[in-house]
Amino acid sequence: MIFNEKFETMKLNDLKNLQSERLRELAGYVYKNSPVYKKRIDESGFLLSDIKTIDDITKLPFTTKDDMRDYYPFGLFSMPISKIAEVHVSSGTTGNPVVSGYSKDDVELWGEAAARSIAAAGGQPGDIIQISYGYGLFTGGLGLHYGALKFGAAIMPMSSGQTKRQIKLMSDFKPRILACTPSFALYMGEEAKAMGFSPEQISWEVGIFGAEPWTIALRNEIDKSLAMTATDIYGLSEITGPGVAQECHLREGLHFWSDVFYPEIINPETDKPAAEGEVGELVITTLTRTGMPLLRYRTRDLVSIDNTPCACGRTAPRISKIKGRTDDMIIVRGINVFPTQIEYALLQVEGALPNYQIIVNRESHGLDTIEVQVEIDEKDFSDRIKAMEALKNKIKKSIENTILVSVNVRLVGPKTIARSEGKAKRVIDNRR
Ligand code: DLL
Repeated sequence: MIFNEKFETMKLNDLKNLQSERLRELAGYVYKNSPVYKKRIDESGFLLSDIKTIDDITKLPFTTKDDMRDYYPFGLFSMPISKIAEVHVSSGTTGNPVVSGYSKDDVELWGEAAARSIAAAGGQPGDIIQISYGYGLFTGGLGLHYGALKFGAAIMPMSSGQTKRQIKLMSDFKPRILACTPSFALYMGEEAKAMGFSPEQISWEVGIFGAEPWTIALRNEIDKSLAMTATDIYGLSEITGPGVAQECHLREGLHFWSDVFYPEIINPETDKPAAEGEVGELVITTLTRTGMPLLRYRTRDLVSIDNTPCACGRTAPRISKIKGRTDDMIIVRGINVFPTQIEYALLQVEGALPNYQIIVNRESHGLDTIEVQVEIDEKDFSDRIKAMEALKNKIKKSIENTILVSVNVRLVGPKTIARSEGKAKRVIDNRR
């Protein structure tokens, strides 16, 4: 089902005209209401009148995560806090947290984007949706909540945690949709099995999973273990929260709601546009936000984009699954490695479970090493040393062939690696 035919299936030419009109308005709006952007536009050497079409977006300045921290808490808002309806905060690892401010219209826009996402994932009118993203300053819970209100699904506002209770209520209420992180979905699947539920007794048919990188290999695991269709949702607090882009039932890329969030893909080193299909950094402009509109926000997320229309009927361009973040990349002995590459490689090996952790160490002689701890099934965790050794070598080879760096693999027993109810922590980098 398509939630908003008009905008989701717009002819590309009309879409471009709309984006151009919205960009002109936005540039004028921030120039008038944001001292930070006024100064930057003045310094850029371009005039507002130089912004004629969406292609002129490259004349506008970038906004970075450092800006978000430097102008903490409200310096990037284009509205006084007295007019703001809601704030969200995402936790960073260093420095000030990142704050996002929403006007009432921005909250409305967020609900619209998330409602489109629920429909694209496979939501149907009358569905029950179990929202198991955290509610609070994190945008996951409330974002899907606003979306479900707008879409018209009955909401179970579970928030994250309380795994057993989540499963009991799933079994009693029979929700058709589950929204949470993919790692929490896996954990719930495992717990449901331990509580005696077979995949057929699980009512969830559609999953809306995101907030952390996950591979198609992991998607296959979730589809299988929970007997459902797992779809990918992308978003970030700075732009609005979940619902910036979402896979449709065909699962060939995430539709980017580009009439409201305009995507560019750039080469992060040269800052120049990447070619279509080439992986680069995703840069987003919020075309219609009023509380905290952002110009050309550098997400640090690496994706490629496909502008061809999708067989589902939507014309909204599609981004690839997120390959990783520039700051999640592990650089070991000069080679760049993304955790998703390791996940992909290890899930190619039969017997390896999707529970893993990557540990990076610097040895006393200065050499960096990667250890991948992988859980294996009870039945594979045998005392037949030979069989274990063979499995370990298979996993090692699969990973090394993918990342081209040697790794140590350690097989660990079932349930040894900490489970996640929110964003999973996949990498422990002891060099930092
Ligand atoms: O994670 C918003 C969200 C909530 C998205 C629920 C989807 C579902 P932040 O905490 O600000 O917001 O983190 C944003 O998480 O820049 C990406 O690096 C990562 N991320 C989000 N969605 C995906 C995804 C929320 N589907 C940061 N795949 C983003 C990979 C994702 N990474």
